[in-house]
Amino acid sequence: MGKSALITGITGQDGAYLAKFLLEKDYQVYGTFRRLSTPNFWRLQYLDIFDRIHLIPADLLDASSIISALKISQPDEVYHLAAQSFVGTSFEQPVGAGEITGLGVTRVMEAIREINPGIKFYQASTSELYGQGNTESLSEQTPFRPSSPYASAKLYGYWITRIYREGYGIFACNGILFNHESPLRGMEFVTRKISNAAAKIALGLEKKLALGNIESKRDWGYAPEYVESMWLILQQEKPDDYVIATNESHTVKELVEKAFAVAGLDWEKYVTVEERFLRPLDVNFLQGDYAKAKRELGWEPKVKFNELVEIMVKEDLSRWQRWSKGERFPWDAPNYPNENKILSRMLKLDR
Ligand code: NAP
Ligand code: G4F
Repeated sequence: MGKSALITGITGQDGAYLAKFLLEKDYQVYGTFRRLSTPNFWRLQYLDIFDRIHLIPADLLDASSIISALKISQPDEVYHLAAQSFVGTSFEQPVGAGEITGLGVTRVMEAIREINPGIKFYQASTSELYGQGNTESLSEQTPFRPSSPYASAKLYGYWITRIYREGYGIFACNGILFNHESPLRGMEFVTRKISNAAAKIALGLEKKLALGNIESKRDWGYAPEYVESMWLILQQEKPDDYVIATNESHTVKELVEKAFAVAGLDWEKYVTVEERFLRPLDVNFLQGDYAKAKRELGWEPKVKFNELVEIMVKEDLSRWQRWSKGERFPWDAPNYPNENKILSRMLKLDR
């Protein structure tokens, strides 16, 4: 029998890819999900692993549910991925960001300390910790200067992880992951918003795309590769913190140009910049230096910017085309109001 892992946030992008990765390594995979009025398991179904996961209801706001999840799963490793992960929303719901994304980490760490301090713990830290004002590659040594409620909650989680490592001897680690994307990314994030819009416009289902700060630069990698680094971090002899990135950065404008080109379109004819998508504060530059991860974990990114954009746009094109022909498959479009309206219009045209 392999090891056992508990993934908080298994219904999210990284949770689903990590679950697949761990199943391939013969782990027993447990995952927490929170109660929603409509269940949300499309990513696990899309990866065809839904039947192989042990699901446990738990909410980061409720410490007792986390304790139960640990008792049920008795994990060797906990991957704490659950969070309110969208920076934009953290400006609208700053208290929620602190409660869920910040204090949620302490609730999980306390449960580990009480139930079994031998459990290894991975914290989903982020390049957002670095905040504004940088112009060069960011490493484990670069100071943090968070620039959003999300990032300040994550900074708290970063330090709580280190405090439980240094104070209680728990094998607790931070993966400082730069942006990583895939066809399983939520549609509110800029990469998927763009790949989905390029696909819809190319197929005549949409006319325009409105964006915010298109001069912003990000270091975008491929999510299925990044989840492997989470596992590697917990397999080391000593607990430590690692930057995971591609060492390249591109503007949102470059992303939109490439995505529209993949869909056979000239982006300048369709894209507008609108104030409603600008944030009160934005991080204009993020580029990571993954030298330590390469040296100590043997981890390196393979899929770079151009290939990533191609993967995402081609998958969104294929989804809209297949759905319009009557094929049905696990997908998030029906959950989004604007996409749902387009799908409903398609159905009416069919009748
Ligand atoms: P995601 O797709 O937004 O998934 C977030 C997960 O957290 C979902 O399963 C969500 O459940 C769950 N969740 C949210 N609020 C919760 C609550 N109150 N109680 C329990 N679960 C809750 O995010 P992701 O891209 O996979 O990212 C995974 C983690 O890595 C997050 O902590 C994120 O902040 C961090 N991170 C991500 C990136 C990136 O580029 N993707 C980079 C650095 C760090 P529902 O499905 O019910 O909403
Ligand atoms: O795709 P984004 O929303 O991702 P952001 O803010 O970088 O956060 C993501 O990566 C972090 C790691 O660095 C994670 F910790 C976090 O959980 C999340 O996964 O925005 C990227 C950039 C920003 O500068 C934003 O202002 O794109 C800019 N942008 C321009 N127009 C837009 C838009 N972002 C979104 N979401 N929507 C727009 O219309």
